[in-house]
Amino acid sequence: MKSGRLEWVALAAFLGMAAVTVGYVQADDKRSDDGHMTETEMQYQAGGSPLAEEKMHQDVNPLAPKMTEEEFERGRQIYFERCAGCHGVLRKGATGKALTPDVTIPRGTDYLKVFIGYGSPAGMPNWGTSGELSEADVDLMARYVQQTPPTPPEFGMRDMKATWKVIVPPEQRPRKKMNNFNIANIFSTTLRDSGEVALIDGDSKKIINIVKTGYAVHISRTSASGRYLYVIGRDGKVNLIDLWMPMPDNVAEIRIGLEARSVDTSKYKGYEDRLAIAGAYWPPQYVIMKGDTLEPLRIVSTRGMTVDEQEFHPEPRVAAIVASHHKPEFVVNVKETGKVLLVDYRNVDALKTVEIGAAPFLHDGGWDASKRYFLVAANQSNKIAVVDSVDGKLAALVDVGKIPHPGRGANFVHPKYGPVWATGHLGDETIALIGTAPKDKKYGKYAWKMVEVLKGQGGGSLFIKTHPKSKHLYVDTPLHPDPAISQSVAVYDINNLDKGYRVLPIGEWADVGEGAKRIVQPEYNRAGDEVWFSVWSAKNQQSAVVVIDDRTLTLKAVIKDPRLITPTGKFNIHNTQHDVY
Ligand code: DHE
Repeated sequence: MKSGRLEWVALAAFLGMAAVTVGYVQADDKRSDDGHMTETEMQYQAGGSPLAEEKMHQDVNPLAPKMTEEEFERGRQIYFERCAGCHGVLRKGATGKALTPDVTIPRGTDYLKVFIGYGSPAGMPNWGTSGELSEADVDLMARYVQQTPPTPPEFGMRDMKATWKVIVPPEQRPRKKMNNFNIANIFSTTLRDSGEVALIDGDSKKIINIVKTGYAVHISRTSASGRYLYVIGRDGKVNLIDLWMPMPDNVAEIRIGLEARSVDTSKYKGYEDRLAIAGAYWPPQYVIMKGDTLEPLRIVSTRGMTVDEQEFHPEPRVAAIVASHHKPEFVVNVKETGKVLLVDYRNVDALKTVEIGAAPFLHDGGWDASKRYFLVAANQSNKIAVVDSVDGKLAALVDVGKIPHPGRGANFVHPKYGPVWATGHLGDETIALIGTAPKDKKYGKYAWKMVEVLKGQGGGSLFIKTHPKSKHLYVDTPLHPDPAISQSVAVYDINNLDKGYRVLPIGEWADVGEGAKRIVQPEYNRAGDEVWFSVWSAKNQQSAVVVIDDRTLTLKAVIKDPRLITPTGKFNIHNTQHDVY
């Protein structure tokens, strides 16, 4: 096990990947005895935080070991790049344990050095023996975690407004579509390490424009009309792209916090394109903005009590956000408190919020086919929480495999169980199918039950996808340690699931030479007859987007371009606009 991890860490270091946002995965990734996080989960979450770049206040703790100012700065940098994803910005513990001075000082420097250097069975990686941190840095970090945690600044209305730019005011924008692009079939493609998105024409497979965005974009979401595209960077920057312009480009931007992952826009009838919402990891808050300018209107903190122990959590990060189709509401998933907030946006000056207790730690999810039920992974609990967006309540908590990670999941009609929604897992090789038609006479009895478990290629799956017009279900495994698995995808015939899966060697088809070539996030075109995959290599290596024919499962096109740097997520405008998955 250790040697597998070492190889991975060495590979990641070789590739210059940012602090191993992707990592080592065991097919049977075990949760530790004390219920702590698995190694896979830890590696995945140990993504670099932009907070390393922020100025922070520091006081002196007389009981802590001495550090020079430079040492402290280096410790802080390492902490935010490697440790904050698990131990929390304030070191009060998240998926990892609390590292506050009341805990660390009594342990002492020598103990902490061993812990950091060799790791622990509870999931702490062996930062020293893996070669990730030098002996000097292990010593430095052992002293750093005994200092009072520096607090990153808050980010309120004044800060947001200072970053807010309307590049093209609404009155100067086109009144109608001013280009000949088939907008519905454009793919907004994240170029993770270049701080850009590529708008790729799904018909010609040509890049229309490369648009500057925030750093390490996480997702793109389409407005209800399909005209606007909202893009969020890891650094909390939201970009608004107008697809009607002769050359689609930014028309507004704002920073809504110092670190973020989610954005969406009002979709309910009468509110189309009116509002946008973005959720921050730090500060823990969400922000409602004007849809066409990104003017910030209302900031709401998510700090509060956890769902299970009902203890105060100082930094509950905002995970997935979706817009309800049935009500004028946003569904906001708060990670550490394990709560789902239904935020009624009709009156932003008097927001009404329904707070639904689900389970920790909410992460990503999507609608069922009727778009009434939102299914979200509670990945620390190995459950899928089902929220009824019409009745405003928790419909069920469904036990699934280890660390469910659906992306938005996949909806299809199972030959035996009727409408189901599927998720893959980071921590094991299974794919869970959950019945989603509680009101159906024939299939109602399967609702919110895990009706079938498929065996996939292995753990380390992030995204799963199908399309109403397709008979196929695709499952990626980009975080699996075996390159043969991380560089290919499994595809199932929905009508013959018991036949198992076929492997498509997407990485090989891409023919990009050396590189990690992790195959990430299947995404259909508008017609539902092509599937696009990112071939994700390091920044200094060739990456690509591979397009296959969904009917024949054969290669259709490989999109290569020196500008396609580290592609990850791809968001087809039509499918994202209508939540087709
Ligand atoms: Fe993601 C979705 C958070 C690592 C690519 N990711 C999401 C969502 C959240 C999230 C909360 C749901 C957003 C929504 O729907 O509103 N992701 C995180 C993390 O906290 C984590 C674990 C570590 C980190 O430091 O960021 C993480 N994510 C990754 C990656 O390493 C990936 C593969 C590449 C990258 O960009 O860093 C990655 N995440 C994605 C993608 C989606 C996503 C492509 C959207 C999938 C979709 O189909 O909707």
